[in-house]
Amino acid sequence: MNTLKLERQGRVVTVRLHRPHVLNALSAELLAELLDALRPLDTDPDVGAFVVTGSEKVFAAGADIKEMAGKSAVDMAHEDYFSGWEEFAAFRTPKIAAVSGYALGGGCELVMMCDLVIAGESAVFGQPEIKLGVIPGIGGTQRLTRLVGRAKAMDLILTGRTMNAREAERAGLVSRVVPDDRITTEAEQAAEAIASYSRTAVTAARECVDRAENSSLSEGVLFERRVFHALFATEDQKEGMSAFLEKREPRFTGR
Ligand code: CO8
Repeated sequence: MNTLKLERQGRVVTVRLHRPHVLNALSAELLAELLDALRPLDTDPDVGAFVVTGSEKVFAAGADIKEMAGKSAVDMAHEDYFSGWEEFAAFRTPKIAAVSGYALGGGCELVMMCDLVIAGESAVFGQPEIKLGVIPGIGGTQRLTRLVGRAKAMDLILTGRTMNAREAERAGLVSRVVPDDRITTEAEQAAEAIASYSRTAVTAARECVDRAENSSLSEGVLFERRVFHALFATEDQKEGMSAFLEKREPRFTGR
């Protein structure tokens, strides 16, 4: 792999974006390598979480401007440029972004495709595409608005200004802010915790939370209740509740 480093520890797979000469700019090759690497792992029952991270200085400074600059509208449409990011977004394995430094443009959009965002104090978020004569193109106008609301989304997208980790946390883009030297540890601990639970319950929980974005409250609550009822067909529900009552640690199998 030219653009990524992959590491597997137990049930957690960590992907490190690695294009240091261009601040981890997201290229077509990087996307292809990411999908090829994670696609088989997404259905591997022994994998419970993905951690996506960059370097200390930068998570990702956006889509690769050099790669895009000369393309025509027809090139973009024929290639359906970057549509593959939706496959990444749809992976069912929980994705944790561990963000240090810049997460701009496509880098910020990648963060927003993750389920948990752990940011270091140095993290900087923004959608600066307007400064390049374009707009966010990997879901930024949609996901940012849902996450932080119209007022702040308009501010960030129309002015191209950035926000620091604390503002991003207050706005709802970031789950936790931690000291920079704690990012990897916090992300891995969160990933290990998630990966230790029932995979069936974790998937169900993710689907229910995501449903909140696309349904009315009453439909969402009904969806949640039906999923909750269905989980009583799993061995993990019996194991989890028995273990609590017997005052022991549960042993989940995902069944
Ligand atoms: N793409 C390509 N190369 C980049 C990118 C990028 N996004 N960002 C930085 N680089 C390169 C620079 O050109 C430079 O290369 P060189 O050393 O050869 O000159 C090297 O990385 C280091 O960059 P800087 O010297 O600029 O580093 P600084 O520390 O001074 O500045 C910044 C860091 C502030 C992050 C600055 O590099 C910057 O502003 N980068 C661009 C940020 C940006 O505009 N991102 C949005 C990109 S567009 C986008 O993401 C749209 C996604 C939608 C695509 C959808 C298609 C359907």
